[in-house]
Amino acid sequence: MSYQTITLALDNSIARITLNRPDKLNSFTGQMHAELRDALDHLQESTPARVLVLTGAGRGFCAGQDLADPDLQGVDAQTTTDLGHLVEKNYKPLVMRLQTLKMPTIAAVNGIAAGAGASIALACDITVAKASASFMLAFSKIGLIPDTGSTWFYPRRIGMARALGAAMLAEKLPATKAAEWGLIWQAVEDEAFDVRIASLAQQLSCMPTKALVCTREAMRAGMTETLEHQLVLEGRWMSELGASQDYAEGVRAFMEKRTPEFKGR
Ligand code: T3D
Repeated sequence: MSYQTITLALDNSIARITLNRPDKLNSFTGQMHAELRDALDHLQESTPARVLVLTGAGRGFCAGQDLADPDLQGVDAQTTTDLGHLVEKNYKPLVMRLQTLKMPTIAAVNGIAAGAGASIALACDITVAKASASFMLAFSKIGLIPDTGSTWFYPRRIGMARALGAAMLAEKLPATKAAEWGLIWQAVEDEAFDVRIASLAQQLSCMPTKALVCTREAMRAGMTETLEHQLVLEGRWMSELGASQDYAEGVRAFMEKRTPEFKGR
């Protein structure tokens, strides 16, 4: 599979997608969206991958929408494109693909994550950033609202006061502060970043994949369900997972005092 704006690498059960327009801080073009869609569909349908690492090439993670992309131009100088249409076409499907992928996802935030780039980092299950990286809701600087899920992720994770401050002031939020506030899982010293991401990916790739995916679904449902209904839903997930090979292996390994060998089934 050959792409121009991203790379997709498979190393046994670890998949790695790298946003690959370093000169433009990996900002999104229509082509990049199309290639990402294709890569994520491929991972969903036909690979043995059990974890996805999403990262950026060069010094940035992703600077959001490429503001010079022809997709943003109207048919002539007087008209503009309906941005809502681009959200529907590109950004919403991207977030939903990440949130429904059949494997856990790690955002390896190697540098600035701005605009939709910040949102995409948060749409992954576990977000780990270099200590030197930062998160920036750049939207207000160009007269927009945070999109790609940021108005959903930010207030839920860091509370309304911080979410509104971050969104309105559009300042860079250092990764260490983002971790302290609970926006992301972890900020890691730059020198230790690659090793940390590799070991996290390795760890997740050997875990009971189905249980991790159901955990994501269950946690998300818990954000809006009543306690009573959530308890019902938990019972359904437990029924499903209790019949899985990985559950049987997990219990067997525990009883035999050995490390389980999960297969993701
Ligand atoms: O389609 C829709 O529905 C609309 C969707 C919108 C979603 C969004 O994401 S809107 C938000 C778009 N993003 C931004 O507004 C961020 C713009 N970028 C910046 O503010 C800064 O680049 C950063 C704060 C992220 C980083 O600053 P710095 O000083 O480290 O780097 P730089 O010099 O500004 O950028 C380096 C290069 O990348 C530069 O190119 P050049 O001049 O060397 O050829 C710069 O123009 C380019 N670049 C960075 N961000 C974008 C970009 N080019 C196009 N679009 C970008 N978003």
